[in-house]
Amino acid sequence: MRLQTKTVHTGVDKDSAFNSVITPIYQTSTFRFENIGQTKGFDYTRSGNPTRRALEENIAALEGGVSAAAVATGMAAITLVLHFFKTGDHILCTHDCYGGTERLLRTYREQFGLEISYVDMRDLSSVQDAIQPNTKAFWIETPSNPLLNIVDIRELSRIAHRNGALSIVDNTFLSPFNQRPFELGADIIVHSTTKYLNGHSDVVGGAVVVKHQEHAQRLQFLTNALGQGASPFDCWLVLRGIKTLAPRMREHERNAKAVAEFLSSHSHVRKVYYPGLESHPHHELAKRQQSGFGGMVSFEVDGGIEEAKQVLSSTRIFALAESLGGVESLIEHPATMSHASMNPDLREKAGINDRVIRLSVGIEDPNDLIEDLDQALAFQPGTRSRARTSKAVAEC
Ligand code: P1T
Repeated sequence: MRLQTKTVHTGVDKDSAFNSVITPIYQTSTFRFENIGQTKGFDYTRSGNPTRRALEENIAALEGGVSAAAVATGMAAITLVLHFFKTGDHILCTHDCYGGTERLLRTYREQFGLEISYVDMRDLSSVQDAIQPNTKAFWIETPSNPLLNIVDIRELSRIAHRNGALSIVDNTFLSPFNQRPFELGADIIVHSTTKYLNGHSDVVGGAVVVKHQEHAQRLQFLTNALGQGASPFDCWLVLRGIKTLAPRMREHERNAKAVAEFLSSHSHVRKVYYPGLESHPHHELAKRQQSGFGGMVSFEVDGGIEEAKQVLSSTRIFALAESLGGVESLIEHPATMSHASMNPDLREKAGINDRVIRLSVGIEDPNDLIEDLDQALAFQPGTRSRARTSKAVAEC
């Protein structure tokens, strides 16, 4: 089966009693034993549940892994993976990762003695220089949140493997529809399923997918031992969301491209971050490594925090909110919202300044989205001319 067919079918056929087409929600904490030591495959929902199993089979198939764990949040997924390591191990992390990832890594460093270094993974020689004898993993986030930097998963995985380290990729921003890290050499994939996989902003969830059998058992052990598993109802919602992943991702990308092009020509916009633009410094790498450019666009307003605030408070369709990947468009201010928890030095080094605004472009009509941004960007009336009236974007 091809990916789009897998999104609809893999894992869902779980009801042998009544043949329901849709996976039932097995909303139970526990399962009756047939006899001592004899179950029908499940004993207790913390260690396993058929609805969760359906979602895990589905996500594992989409990523091409051998096993997956569906967990309570994206942060729970990252926590789970950190438990593959022990005190004294060193993890090399993308310097501009999600703020919550940096906060969690900092906690593990301070409380549990994991060593963490941040490096600009666009520069492979800096990566090489940052490797230590105890380096056990590369933590890769591409495209990065919020600046959409792209790093080379294939090259980084090669360097990691040459040095006995694992290559771990946070694939939240593109989903397996647009990026398949295992095919590029990664060993473990994490997701915030809160985002594109679920796609409807009504669940927080996460997933870890492993490529190697040797990690599968550890994954299942840790999910149960740490009590991380997602609830049956949340799993059911994510499984439902995934069925429309392909058409949603196509719409997200079409709209994001239209928005990025509009912003690029706006006189109140200083810089646009979107890997689908030819002007993006890693456009060629993105074309090679991804099958699409996704629905996230960031930009810098001309001016400072005041101008940024004006835009953030003026949109009518783009809701001012954290998170991303839902069908509705969102706007947010990384410096004070999604990346507020990040160490300020790191945030500055990563280039996340007060002018940066991040958009999660939804699947509404692109003309409405552009008109909304156009009116929100009309600050400083009289001092500058308004941007050209946007051209209508063709339906396709
Ligand atoms: O929010 P949660 O489901 O726990 O996912 C954490 C997470 C992990 N990885 C990436 C790349 C993420 O972007 C996130 C969550 N991000 C946001 C909430 C945000 O607004 O950027």
